[in-house]
Amino acid sequence: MRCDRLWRDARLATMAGNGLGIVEDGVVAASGGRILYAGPAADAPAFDPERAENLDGRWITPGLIDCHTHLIHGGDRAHEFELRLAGASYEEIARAGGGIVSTMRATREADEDRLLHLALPRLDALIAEGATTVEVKSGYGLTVADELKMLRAARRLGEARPVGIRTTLLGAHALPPEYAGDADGYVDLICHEMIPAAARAGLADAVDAFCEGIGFTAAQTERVFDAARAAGLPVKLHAEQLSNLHGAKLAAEAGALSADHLEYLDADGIAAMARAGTVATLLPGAYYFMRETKLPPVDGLRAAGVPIAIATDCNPGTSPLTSLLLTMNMGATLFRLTVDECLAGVTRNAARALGLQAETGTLEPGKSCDLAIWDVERPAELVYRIGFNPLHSRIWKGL
Ligand code: DI6
Ligand code: FE
Repeated sequence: MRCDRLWRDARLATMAGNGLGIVEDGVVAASGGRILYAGPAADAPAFDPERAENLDGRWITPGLIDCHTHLIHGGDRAHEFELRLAGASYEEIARAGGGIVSTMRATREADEDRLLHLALPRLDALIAEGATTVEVKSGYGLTVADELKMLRAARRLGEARPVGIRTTLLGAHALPPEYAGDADGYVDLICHEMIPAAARAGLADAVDAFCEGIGFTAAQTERVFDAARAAGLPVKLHAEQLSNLHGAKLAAEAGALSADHLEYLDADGIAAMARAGTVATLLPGAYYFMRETKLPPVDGLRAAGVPIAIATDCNPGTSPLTSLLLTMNMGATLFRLTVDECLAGVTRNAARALGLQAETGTLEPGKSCDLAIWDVERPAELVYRIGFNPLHSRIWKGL
């Protein structure tokens, strides 16, 4: 059988089914950027490849997926980090004009080219560790024009590098100063102008909001979800990060792809997510960087069969993290996720959190040939090491 590329003498973690889907003597064949076959060499058809590589027993996993990032932003918050080290709290800094609003100012000042230029090194760091799909949110522009500018810069990341980019409109991230005291007025702008404009321009693949005391109420979140539905866009939610506003339940009942953070999630929220099949995206980088002590209810999520994804949440304020390998280590060390859960969290379940489960996230025939090839002896090494990158090579869409 003809194929474009063939990888042989490989060990596979296909991530198909529930576990790692391990194949000891495996072969992957690709044609037209799609996986033709991924499985035991013994069962493989006789392939006639244009190009074949012998991997000497290296491991192949699906290309990694970072399903929650704020990669596009102006400036940084290193100075606020120093203030926090000296004892200031995140809330105090925000009240003094820092926080999300300081990044908003820097993002408004930057033009689209500049935002792209600033984000590329962050994207390159993810790619260097085997990422083949990355979600990127807006949320630091907070005007129609600046949010669309962020989304255009995000889309251009996918033209500048061989990687799949999924964009999410997060207009409801923070209240911009010009709407102080009028959060509902800002939500009107999001619902009546921002979401329709992003949808019309094809710039958003999903809509997100920050449902939190320092963000938006459940009622405001619901309005954002209604506008997203009217525009034909799926939703996600930053929920239960700092308190429990029952956002995850709201998200699940709106058919959300994922609810993210979830440290303060309760049993009711877990049950709603399980019923809806909403992915729980845990963000151990933010938990670590904020020195949070309230753990997300991993046992409850597990027991209810809620699919768990993990992601960097790469953002300048609460998770300046551009490593999915370190994210996995934190998921295991801080949240007590198993190796299998960590790997599923950056592959199969991360794909699902983006609505891409038919397209990527496992090594299965018909899916995009997105591979990460590793110089390791066992998959656990990908989770266990800290600050070491064993990536051998990376394939996106068969190339
Ligand atoms: N939750 C977070 O951790 C980030 N956004 C959000 O909704 C914080 C973003 C920032 O501080 O810049
Ligand atoms: Fe976030």
